[in-house]
Amino acid sequence: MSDWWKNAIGYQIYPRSFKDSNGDGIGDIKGIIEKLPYLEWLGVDFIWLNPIYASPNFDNGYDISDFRAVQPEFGTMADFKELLKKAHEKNIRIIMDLVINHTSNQHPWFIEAAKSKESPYRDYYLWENATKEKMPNEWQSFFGGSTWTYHDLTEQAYFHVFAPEQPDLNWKNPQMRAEIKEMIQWWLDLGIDGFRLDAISHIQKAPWDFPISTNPWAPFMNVTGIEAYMTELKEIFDRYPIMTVGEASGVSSREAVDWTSEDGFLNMIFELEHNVRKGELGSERIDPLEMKKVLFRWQKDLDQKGWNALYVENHDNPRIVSILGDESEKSAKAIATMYILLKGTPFIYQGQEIGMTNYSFTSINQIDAKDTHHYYQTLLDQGYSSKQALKIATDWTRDHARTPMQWESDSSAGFSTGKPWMPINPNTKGLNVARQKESSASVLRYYRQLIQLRKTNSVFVEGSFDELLVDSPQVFAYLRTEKNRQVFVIVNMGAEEVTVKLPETMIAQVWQILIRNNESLMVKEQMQLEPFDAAAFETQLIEEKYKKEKQ
Ligand code: TEU
Ligand code: CA
Repeated sequence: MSDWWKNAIGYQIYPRSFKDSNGDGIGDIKGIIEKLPYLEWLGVDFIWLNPIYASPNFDNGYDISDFRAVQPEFGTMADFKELLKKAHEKNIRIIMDLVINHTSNQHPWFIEAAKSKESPYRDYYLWENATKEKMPNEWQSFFGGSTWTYHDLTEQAYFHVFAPEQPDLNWKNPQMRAEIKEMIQWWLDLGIDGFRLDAISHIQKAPWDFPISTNPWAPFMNVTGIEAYMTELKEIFDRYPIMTVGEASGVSSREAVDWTSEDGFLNMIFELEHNVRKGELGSERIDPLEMKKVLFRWQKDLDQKGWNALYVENHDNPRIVSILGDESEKSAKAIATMYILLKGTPFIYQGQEIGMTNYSFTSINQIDAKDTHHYYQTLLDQGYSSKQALKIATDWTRDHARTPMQWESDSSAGFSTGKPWMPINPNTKGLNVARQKESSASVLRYYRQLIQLRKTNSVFVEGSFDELLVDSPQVFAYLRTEKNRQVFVIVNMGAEEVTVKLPETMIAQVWQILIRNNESLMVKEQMQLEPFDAAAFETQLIEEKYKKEKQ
């Protein structure tokens, strides 16, 4: 089946922090191979591997110096092939990160390009006349500071939407595109099962004199002209039975139809809108209502027209139970119920399935992420004390997601026999895979149950989506309907008790419980929900009624 990914559940692995097999403190490919039986037990269908390519590690693999080589600290190409083979034996597919908006400044193309204006590789990147004092324009990069870096030798500046160590490729150059496409085919011919396309909505840039008004990043967010490049990529992807998911910030839910419909550029995209932060600087949280509005709008706008990629965590964001839940097991289960049963392909980020929490950073030296260091420095420059700056800069740092995976209760978390590259959360003592595997009431077991449920019930793939209790600021409720079958999902995402009134038509139905995190939950006209209560129920609709509802 070419659209196998519709019925699949993905598991995201950040290799550096997953499992270290040789005691150097850095997770690696052999470590992933060791844990394949665990992933099989959990029931996931594919792995998305964060970059494992050769990289000087300025941005942990998102700065690639050789697209066709494996980062030595992760292992060898032979290790990768073994991983692919062993995963396939377990019916687990592997999709790779594809970072083609930029390369490392240590990539041979850039090294050559920087040698002279006449270099055949010069035009693989974006260069403009500039002086040390005056850059070509005022655009700001995602990681802070100008999008331009002045280059003394050739007296021009080059362009980068991320760090200066990550120069952007010039997609207008057909020769550059041809080399990228060859590289893509090379990986596909190796037998991988697809790609997650990094920062793909940024590959096209507006003219350099584009005036910035409100959104500082507008000149490189899904800019007109990108369609041509995406179509070229699609032509390759279409030749393989793979899945593709784009990280497409700035693509609206309406525009996402062009990206994810049957003849769209990709199979699905990650939206970056739903992490709506609210609260005081330094202790921001996700606002449940705002998040609900975004998620449900994407459900509606893509229903029957496109396909969603569903996620609540990844390697760039804090742990969801710390910013939306209350770090309890119950809230972890509530969040899982809320998003895994939506329409789309769900992704689970390593550690999310046991409810891993944020880390309390006590020093900026514990931080690896360059953007956090930059932010910390900016705050100090603005006059914040180092204590305040640390609190604010680490509140939402991506490094919360990068502390090692908690396998066991010992102080090394069963991650490594050496000194881990990132601190281990001390709560591994009670919060770990080994312990949760043994307990039938654990977050892990709940995730496993949800995964089974989703995979054995076509209503979750095919069923339409209808929102309920629209006005509730904290209750996420929806129906998934397929022919004569209907599922009702209800989650109280608030820390307060609440009573909701369900439509009469629903009360007349007989509902069977599919999953719940509180044994007393039943479908009733007045449903009383305790904090983080979550459940899903199923009912059979008689044909007549179904037809009437659809009219
Ligand atoms: O992140 C990219 C990313 O977050 C931006 O594309 C986003 O649009 C922007 O921050 C607006 O909010 C990806 C990777 O996930 C990340 O780890 C890398 O550091 C980054 O690309 C650079 O490759
Ligand atoms: Ca290692």
